[in-house]
Amino acid sequence: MLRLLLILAVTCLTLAVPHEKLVEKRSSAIPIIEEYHVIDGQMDWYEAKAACEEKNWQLAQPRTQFQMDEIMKLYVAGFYWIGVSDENHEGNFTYCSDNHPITYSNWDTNEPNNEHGAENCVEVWKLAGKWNDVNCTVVRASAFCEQHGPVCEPHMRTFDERTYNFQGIGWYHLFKDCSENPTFEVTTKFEPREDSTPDNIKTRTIAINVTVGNQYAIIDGRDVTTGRTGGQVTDAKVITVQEEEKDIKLHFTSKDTTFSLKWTLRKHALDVSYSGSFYSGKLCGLMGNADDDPRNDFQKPDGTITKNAIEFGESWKVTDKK
Ligand code: MMA
Ligand code: CA
Repeated sequence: MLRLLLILAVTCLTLAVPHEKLVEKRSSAIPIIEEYHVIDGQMDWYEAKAACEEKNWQLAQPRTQFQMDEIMKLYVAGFYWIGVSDENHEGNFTYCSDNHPITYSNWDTNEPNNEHGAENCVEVWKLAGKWNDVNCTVVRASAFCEQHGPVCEPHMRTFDERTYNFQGIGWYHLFKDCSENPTFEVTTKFEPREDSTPDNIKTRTIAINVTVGNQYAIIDGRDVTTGRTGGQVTDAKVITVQEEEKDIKLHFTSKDTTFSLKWTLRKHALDVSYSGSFYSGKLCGLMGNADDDPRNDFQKPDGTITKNAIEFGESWKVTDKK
C-alpha cells in the first residue's frame, strides 16, 4: 500500500554573511501537526507530558517560528511546558518524542542558564513566546500539546511548513518551476484507498512523474521508467533514480538547485527537499512557492491566493491527463 504523506521540514543553513538567504531546505520525517492545545494546570514537566499523552497528543515541540506563533495564539499568562529538554545530555536540547536535536529555539535573554541546580526542561514563560530552562520537577506550568494528523492520510505540507488536508483524486502538480523560463515539473497521482467512502475520501499516491527539460522519469508503484522526449538531446543526465530496498530516491538539478525526492514505500511517505536558492518564491503547485512565508502558499495557477485548501488543491489538477 502506498499512501502519501508529504513531510517537509525546514532547516536553515545560514552563511556567515549578514542577511544571507536560506540556502538549504531539508525535509525530515517529522510529524504532521494538526492542532495545538492547552491543558491548564499546575504540573511538573512529566505530568504535563502524561496529560498530553492521555489525550493522544504530545507535548508541543515547536520546530519553526511559524509553529511557535501558532502555539502562542493559545498563550494567556504564566508558564507552559513544551516537549524540549536536555535531560539526556546537559546543554544538548532535544525534542522529547524523538530525541533529535532542536532545529529551532526561542530562548529568552540569558537562557538557558541551567540555574538553581539542574534545569533540564523547557517552559514558555512570556507573551513573546520566550523559552526558559527550568527544573523538570517544578510544579507550576500548564501544558502546550500538539495533536498529530492521522499518518496514513495525505496531509500535505508545503515547502514553507503549511499543513493542510487535501484528498483530490487523479494527477496534480506537486511542485513545478514557475520562473520565467520553466524547465521542470513534478506531478503525482492520487487514488482512493480501500477504506475510503464517498463521504470520507482518503487517498494515497500511486505514481510520480518528473519532467526536466526533455528528460522524464515515471515512478509507478515500484516500476521506474526514464527517458527523453523529442527535441535536442543533452548529454547531461539531469534526473537520477536510485532504487533501494525500502526507498526510491530521485534527484534532479536545475540552475543552482538540486531537488531530492524520497519515496519510502513502507512508511507511505514522500519527502521532498532541495538545496539552492534560485527557486525561492519561484515554485508553484501543491507544495507552495518556497519563499519562507506559509501565508501565501495557497496560490492558484492564476496567481490569486485562496484560504480554502480544497479550492487550492483542485486548482493544481492536471487537466490533460487521466
Ligand atoms: C529565574 C532565572 C531562570 C530560572 C528561574 C527558575 C525567575 O527566573 O534564574 O533562569 O529558570 O528563575 O524559576
Ligand atoms: Ca533557566
